[in-house]
Amino acid sequence: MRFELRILNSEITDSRQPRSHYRRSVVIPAKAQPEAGTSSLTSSAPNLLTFRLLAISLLTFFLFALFLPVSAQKLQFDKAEYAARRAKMMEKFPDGLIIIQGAASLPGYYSFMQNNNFLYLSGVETENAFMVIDGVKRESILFASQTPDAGFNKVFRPNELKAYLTSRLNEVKTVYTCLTPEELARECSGEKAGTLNFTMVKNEWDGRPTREKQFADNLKTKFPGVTVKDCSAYIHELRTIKSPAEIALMRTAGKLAVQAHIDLMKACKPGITEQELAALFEYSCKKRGAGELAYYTIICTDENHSDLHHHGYERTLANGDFLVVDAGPDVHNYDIDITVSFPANGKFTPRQREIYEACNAVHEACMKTYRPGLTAEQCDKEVREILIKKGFNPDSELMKQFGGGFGHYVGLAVHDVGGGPSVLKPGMVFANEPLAVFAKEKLGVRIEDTVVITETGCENLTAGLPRTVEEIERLMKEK
Ligand SMILES: [Mn+2]
Repeated sequence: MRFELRILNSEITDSRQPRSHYRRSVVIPAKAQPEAGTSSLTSSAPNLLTFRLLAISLLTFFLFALFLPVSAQKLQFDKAEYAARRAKMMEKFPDGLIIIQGAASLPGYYSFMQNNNFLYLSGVETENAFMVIDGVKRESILFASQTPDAGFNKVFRPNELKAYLTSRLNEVKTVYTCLTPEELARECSGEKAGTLNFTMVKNEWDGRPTREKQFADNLKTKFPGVTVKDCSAYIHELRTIKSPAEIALMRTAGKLAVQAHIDLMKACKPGITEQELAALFEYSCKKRGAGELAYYTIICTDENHSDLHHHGYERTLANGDFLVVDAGPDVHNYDIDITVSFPANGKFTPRQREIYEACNAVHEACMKTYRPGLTAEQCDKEVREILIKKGFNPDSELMKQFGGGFGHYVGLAVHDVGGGPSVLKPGMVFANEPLAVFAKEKLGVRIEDTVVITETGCENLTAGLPRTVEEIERLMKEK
């Protein structure tokens, strides 16, 4: 029964799998094809027995073909890029084996998503795979049931891992693996660690270890004498600097995300529900090619402004409401983080304008300062100077709500690994997100773009949104 369900699952996945780069379609390898001239179809006088034999062999052939270990998945980037990342791991850990466990099959009808560290080092999106990067021999080996050509030196089936390690760990006594939690769909490793500690690892009514800890313990039990160390901090460090290919993909994702926000703003009016706006944003992203959302669409209005990540969608918008919409897509596993703030009826009240323009001034000033070598302290100092030149008083009660600085990294996760920058370097992608909440007034404001540091300054990957009061009011009149 389970077996049949699995076939059903892969057929359904083929037609509705939203991430277009990942298809579980079956490709028949050349060696399994009947050789030319030997097929029974060429027989000049087929009798009943020939037909039966042909039918049986065709049936056997197609049943076999369903389970061939070949993947039609395309790598997102050139295989040389993934190989170069693995080479960096070999450089860093030349004395041991780096073993990375891929994400496990999901128990329900959810789209499979590879764990980000595994994906970063391989590009392979096959379920239940393992990767060994051998720092001593300087080779990398993939253990997967299906795989595209990802430039590994050797490829074995997952059930061959034990025999391989039994042999290799006779000589090598140090193993590196990831002890931080894997990120799956809509997950961020650091936040997941906190949640798992609370609900599972340190919860007296649960107490299970994380998948990563269990894996490390299994390695130690199966291979006594082997030392297991954590290598995730280095992978996280590598992930904080995006390659040109990653930046190009995030630029495409950013453009798509901007259009989806514009669609939402145009559709917004008193009387519409938050639920409809959230659904519209998702539709608009997917219509333009996003596979998923990076996170649930955050819509804060009225008293929900103080809950920065509110996503209850309980309210029908009223005239005079002010919205903070924080939303972004996931495009080929890369996330985008954008926030827009605007009045539901398309016309700012004087107070809404006041807080919005203060926030936007800080946002614009930050964009002007971002460049390689900048620290958060310098950024804050320079932002103050820019604000003063523009006629703002940085020490006023209102302006004190906003600080100039850097937000969290953005990449394979929306709150990407590594936290956020302390000193800016080219290739860092992070959020510029000044925000403030005025709980007593049931108001809040947040302006957020995803930016990348270039050789000389920064590039806004989510440029093109209406950001001044005038631009927003003009756009919302257009609908
Ligand atoms: Mn953010």
